[in-house]
Amino acid sequence: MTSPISAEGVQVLGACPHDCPDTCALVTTVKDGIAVKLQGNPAHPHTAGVLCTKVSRYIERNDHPERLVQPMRRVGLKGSGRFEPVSWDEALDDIAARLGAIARRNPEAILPYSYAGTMGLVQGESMDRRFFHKLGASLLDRTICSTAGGEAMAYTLGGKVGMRIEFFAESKLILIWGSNSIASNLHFWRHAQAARRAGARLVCIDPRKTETADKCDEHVALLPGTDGALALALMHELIVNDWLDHDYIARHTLGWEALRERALQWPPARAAAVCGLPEAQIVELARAYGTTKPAAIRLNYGMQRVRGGGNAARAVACLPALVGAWRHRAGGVLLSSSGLYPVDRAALQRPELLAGRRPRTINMSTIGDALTDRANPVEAIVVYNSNPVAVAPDSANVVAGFAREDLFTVVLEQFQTDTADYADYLLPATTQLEHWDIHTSYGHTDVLLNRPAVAPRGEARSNGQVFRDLAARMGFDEPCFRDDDEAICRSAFAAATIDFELLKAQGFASLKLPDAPYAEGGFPTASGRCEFFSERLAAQGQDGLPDHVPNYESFGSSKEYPLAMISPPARNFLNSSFVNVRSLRAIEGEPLLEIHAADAAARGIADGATVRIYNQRGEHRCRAEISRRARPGVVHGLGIWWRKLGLDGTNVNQLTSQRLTDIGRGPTFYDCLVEVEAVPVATAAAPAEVAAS
Ligand SMILES: Nc1nc2c(c(=O)[nH]1)N[C@H]1C(S)=C(S)[C@@H](COP(=O)(O)OP(=O)(O)OC[C@H]3O[C@@H](n4cnc5c(=O)[nH]c(N)nc54)[C@H](O)[C@@H]3O)O[C@H]1N2
Ligand SMILES: Nc1nc2c(c(=O)[nH]1)N[C@H]1C(S)=C(S)[C@@H](COP(=O)(O)OP(=O)(O)OC[C@H]3O[C@@H](n4cnc5c(=O)[nH]c(N)nc54)[C@H](O)[C@@H]3O)O[C@H]1N2
Ligand code: SF4
Ligand SMILES: [Mo]
Repeated sequence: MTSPISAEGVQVLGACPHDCPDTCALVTTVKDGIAVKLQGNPAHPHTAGVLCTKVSRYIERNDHPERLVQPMRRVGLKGSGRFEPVSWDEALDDIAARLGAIARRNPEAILPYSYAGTMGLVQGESMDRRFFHKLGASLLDRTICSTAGGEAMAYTLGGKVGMRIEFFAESKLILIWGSNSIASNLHFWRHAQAARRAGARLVCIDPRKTETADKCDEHVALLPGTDGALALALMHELIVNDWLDHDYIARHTLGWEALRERALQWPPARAAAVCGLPEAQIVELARAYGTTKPAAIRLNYGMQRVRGGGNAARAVACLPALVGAWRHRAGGVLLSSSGLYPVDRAALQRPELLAGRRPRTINMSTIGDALTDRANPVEAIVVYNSNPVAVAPDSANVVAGFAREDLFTVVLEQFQTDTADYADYLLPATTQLEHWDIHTSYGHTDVLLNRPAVAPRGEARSNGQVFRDLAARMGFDEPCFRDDDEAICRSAFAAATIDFELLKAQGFASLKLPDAPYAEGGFPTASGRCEFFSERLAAQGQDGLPDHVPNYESFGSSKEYPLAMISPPARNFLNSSFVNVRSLRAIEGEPLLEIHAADAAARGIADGATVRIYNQRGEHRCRAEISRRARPGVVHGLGIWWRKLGLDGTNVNQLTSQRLTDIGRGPTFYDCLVEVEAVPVATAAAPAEVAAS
């Protein structure tokens, strides 16, 4: 068993479930059945006893007075958020009957919609998948976050693989590229600081002067969606100055001659014009990258939410091989480490339950279009671990889809989110303190086990339990529908790869990995090399080489909408999670648009004024903050607020589009032009009054 018992109570080991690369190990102290304290596990090297501000408030979230505690059925109009309580039996009988009736006609008219509200393999990708596979429901392409960059890594390096995060501490130059690490990757930032104390130079590449940029030695404030041009210009300089590792290139890369030719088309002056940067800054950055060893790149997903996000990530991923950075454990690039885990997904998800059927696949990033498509209708949607009405792009369409009276909507949630308001049945979900789970990470390389610390609030049930219950009602009798959550934890990894007893005892277990995985090449690509040129991309009619692919809505291309808007995460929220936690919302205040003083002055916008942000897709009102964090021409709508907590019941996704990335079919949240105007005082609504925390 786990748990040292102290005077304070019993300590239960767990894992942070949130969509964050750090995947911290938790210790919950429980007294008389109540969670009284939540800390980072000091024994886990990556967590080092430290949690972010958000999750240090997890007990406040868990014990929140607005937690959903019983199943509910809609009584008002769709979207009105009015419900009546029902029993679990009543809810599950009716849901099973209605899904069953649709499935008998056309199972593909049923769509699961889930993302990483919990990253747990049990509550996020096991019993749910089994259930929908057996049903023959439409498959969901889970693209909302990371597929552009993730697939770019796979084409270039062979998977979501790269440097070990702990070795950034030994780097001499770190490019923090498209990442606000202090806000969204705190435990990496520790390593970056250690490197800096040992003399490393930190460079932040980000349109916004983030809290991370503030603390770096240099900030490269490029225009959104111009990272490919910057990376190609860096290559240009590496080539013309011969800062190349010719031996590494010859032995461990593919397509060098072609890439060389491509990069030579990108002298710094050309990139400077595209990126909106001084030419000298690009030249200096290249010199630093070409002459400092070891050099490391912490790439994050912020730079791939634009049309050319896949190509840009590919271009960046080529850089370490050019200078031979991979030879050292403190050199290379890391976007995500998730591809390093030997997860037995077939055991978890049971694709054989499809029994030869090949249902259609629906892209979650275009859920607005999917739900408003009358030709191939979705008749029922089951949402869990996600809040699409707030987080999916082009909200007007998403809301129109969820508002369909003929759409049968089931939402499994901990809170009454914007999406929950549209449910026909709203089912109360357990939290991480109340259920089992097992976790990989996309930052470090440990496996974590999460044990329930307290009993479920009210009648809340885990996702695993709800899909087991539904499977039983539908008469699904395969033995895998009787696996309990703990048994699913055990089946996530083949016994030889993870020591489950060790995992149980200490809450975490490390993968056995080399320190410098590609020092001698051996990339997990088909060729075993770092593929500058990708035959696989070329075979799909795509450019086999990385290039700069301009935004759909590129800066300067529209007189009507002259400002580029990005909407990166707020530090004290996690996507749309925690927006309803009072102490955290108090720090973030209210939805804000950061704008440069010159752009504000040109529009007669005073600091703190209510503004209307608009484009061809819609409008959103919030307060403007004249901010040194904004560069001229770029505004920031920090996310992701609940719509119902915004001034006019919208959030920034009212403005974003459903267009997709070049690689990976991902969303283009940061490829968005807008105009902003001051709202005359008389028509500016008072901030929405918000109920309890
Ligand atoms: N506190 C907090 N932590 C989080 C999240 C959160 O919402 N809040 N979200 C989590 C999730 S879902 C993810 S996917 C991860 C990673 O999450 P990311 O969304 O990658 O988050 P950030 O690390 O904040 O990096 C985004 C940065 O990219 C910048 N950026 C925007 N456009 C561009 C561009 O075109 N080029 C470049 N170079 N930079 C650009 C933004 O200004 C921002 O500072 O973090 C997770 N961690
Ligand atoms: N404009 C703009 N939009 C964005 C982004 C952006 O940067 N800008 N970022 C995008 C990115 S990177 C991502 S990853 C997506 C994230 O979007 P989502 O994956 O939808 O993430 P959240 O908004 O955190 O919503 C997760 C929900 O899951 C619920 N949940 C948590 N645990 C459980 C559980 O165990 N069971 C059940 N049933 N529910 C649970 C939480 O209460 C929460 O409401 O948003 C995207 N949208
Ligand atoms: S959100 Fe990230 S930093 Fe915060 S506790 Fe969870 S894993 Fe750690
Ligand atoms: Mo994400």
